[in-house]
Amino acid sequence: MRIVVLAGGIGGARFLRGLKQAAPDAEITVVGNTGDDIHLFGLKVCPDLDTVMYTLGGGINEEQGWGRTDESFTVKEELAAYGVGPEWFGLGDRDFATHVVRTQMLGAGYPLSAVTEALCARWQPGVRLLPMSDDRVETHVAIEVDGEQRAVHFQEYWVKLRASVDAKAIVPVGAEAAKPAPGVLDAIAEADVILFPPSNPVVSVGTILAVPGIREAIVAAGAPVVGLSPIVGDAPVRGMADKVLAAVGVESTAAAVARNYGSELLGGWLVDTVDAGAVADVEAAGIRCRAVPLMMTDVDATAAMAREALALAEELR
Ligand code: FO1
Repeated sequence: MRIVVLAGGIGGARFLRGLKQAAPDAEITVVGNTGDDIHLFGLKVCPDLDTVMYTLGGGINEEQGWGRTDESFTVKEELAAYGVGPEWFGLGDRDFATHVVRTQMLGAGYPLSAVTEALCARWQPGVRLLPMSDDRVETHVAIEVDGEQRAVHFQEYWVKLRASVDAKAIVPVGAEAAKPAPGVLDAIAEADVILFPPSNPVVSVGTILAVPGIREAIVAAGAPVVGLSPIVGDAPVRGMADKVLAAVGVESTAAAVARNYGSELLGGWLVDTVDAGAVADVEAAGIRCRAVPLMMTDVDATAAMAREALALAEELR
């Protein structure tokens, strides 16, 4: 079975770990969000690709969900001693090495997709990890500070400001001119199942879908498309998805997120059992819906979610 997953960071990576357990023989292609990418200290940092790669490769800091296990911060401290920031972004020493290798290869002319493949040769994530695009796309967030509109990089909004101010708009800068990375459209066209994990629907899955050609390829593919709600009991399971949902005028409910994807894109949607009341609502929008436990408390629970998603896809076939 060929499965394509559109993934952001922590939620996507953890879901993939369960999916691998649930479907050990499947050929899984992950299309990773690169809108969160940021250039720091002259290095290109790809948080979502790295989170998937480290999580599936056994190198993730489990408590944080991002960055490396067994990490130290000497380089960051030395940079700070020179007065070089930003101090609010936690890049560890082990993680730095990944960004040095990536930046060196990009500088030598390799596209991000080839660089990601090279990094994965070390981590062996057991999936084919593709960036959504080799072109630069950077999510910016419009905010209002002291009555003035200003745009900040997504990481500044998420990590420095902790989404403490309202987002007025979310702009995937560069997306309109970006091309899907090599392999992305073919993987979608050849997929037996396409899954949207419980990743952020705006700044993760939404950004991937903003790359021209990807949404169209999914609609044209004909494979069942099933998503898992990242909203449980009207609040994000983790992160601050409610803030970015509000910016695009979508309520923080499992049903509203499904409706926002729409029945043209989404064939099936899983909500948590606490949101069982939303099932009829989602089905009224033309999307097949089931209520099942959606808390990724451990790999077994996550594998059970993945099995439910695959079963729903089977029903839609
Ligand atoms: N998240 C934080 O909350 N604080 C950090 O300092 C931080 C650093 C960081 C460094 C590398 C990396 O790959 C991820 C990092 N993240 C950090 C996570 C990241 O900001 C976001 O969670 C994702 O971009 C959203 O998917």
